[in-house]
Amino acid sequence: MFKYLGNKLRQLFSEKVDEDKLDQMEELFYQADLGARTSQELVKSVRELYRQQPHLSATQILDNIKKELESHLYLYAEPAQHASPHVILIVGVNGNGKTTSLAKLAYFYQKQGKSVLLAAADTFRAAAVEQLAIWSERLGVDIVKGKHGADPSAVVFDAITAAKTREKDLVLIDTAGRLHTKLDLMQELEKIRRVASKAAPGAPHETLLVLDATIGQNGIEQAKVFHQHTPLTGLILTKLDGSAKGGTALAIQRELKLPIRFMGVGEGIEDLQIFEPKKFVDQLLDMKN
Ligand SMILES: Nc1nc2c(ncn2[C@@H]2O[C@H](COP(=O)(O)OP(=O)(O)OP(=O)(O)O)[C@@H](O)[C@H]2O)c(=O)[nH]1
Ligand SMILES: [Mg+2]
Repeated sequence: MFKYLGNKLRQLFSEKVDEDKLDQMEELFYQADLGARTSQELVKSVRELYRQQPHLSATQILDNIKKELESHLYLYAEPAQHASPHVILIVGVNGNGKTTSLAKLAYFYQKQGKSVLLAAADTFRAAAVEQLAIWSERLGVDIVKGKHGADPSAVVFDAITAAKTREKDLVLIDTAGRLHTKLDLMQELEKIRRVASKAAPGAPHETLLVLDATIGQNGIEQAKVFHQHTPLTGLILTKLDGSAKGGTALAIQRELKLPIRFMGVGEGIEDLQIFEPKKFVDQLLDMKN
């Protein structure tokens, strides 16, 4: 994951640090999508550090960078009590990994002994319902499907109602991919939320935006607009495997103050990790990649 950044930084600091090196470092941070603010702050602090202690080793400098990056990240605070059913709505633009992440989440919660019901509320594409149905079969979890072209809110209502009757712990709602710039589609999400809250108080209890990490800084704009229409509780950052752009996670947390809940690190059902700041920064600056 996050190829090169750690290696390149170490290489840079293996020789005497000068202004030219600091410029190159800033460039590396930009490439890793850490965002302008974080990149500039890091350069400033390394410059200061180096001025005070000119004989620091590359490892020591990297440790300092890690500490600073970690200080900008935080863990999602799990609510002490979950509603039953606990409803999680998954939203995002097209093709960023919503349905796959939802299947991974179902598996993740299943392993914790939770009973899960999937709501196939992507009624826009016929194949989308089928995709989720395959996952539900593989995982052995219930699914409530909508007919092609049906109102997604109606599917959500039916799914939550079914989960209540069947005493399920969790409802995971898959929605159609939508561009954040399409107002009618954003309003459709608002309706889904309204209807969900009618089916169960407080639902959806979580709204997670799935974001493809490889799109870098554009993700911030997407997240902002989704957040305006359907208040997000967190993010799932996908396609971090083999990506050099993990820094987006940092920029998003700093700009939007939204926690990252999970990271997608592959196409398999187990390729989902809980986001942990320290682990994330270690991976970001890992030397071995
Ligand atoms: N490498 C990698 N691929 C992923 C990851 N998550 C999803 N994918 C792949 O991305 C592609 C799209 O995934 P979907 O889950 O169908 O995306 P979606 O957001 O549901 O797509 P729409 O419903 O069309 O908007 C699939 O080929 C997935 O296998 C990930 O973390 N890493
Ligand atoms: Mg999908």
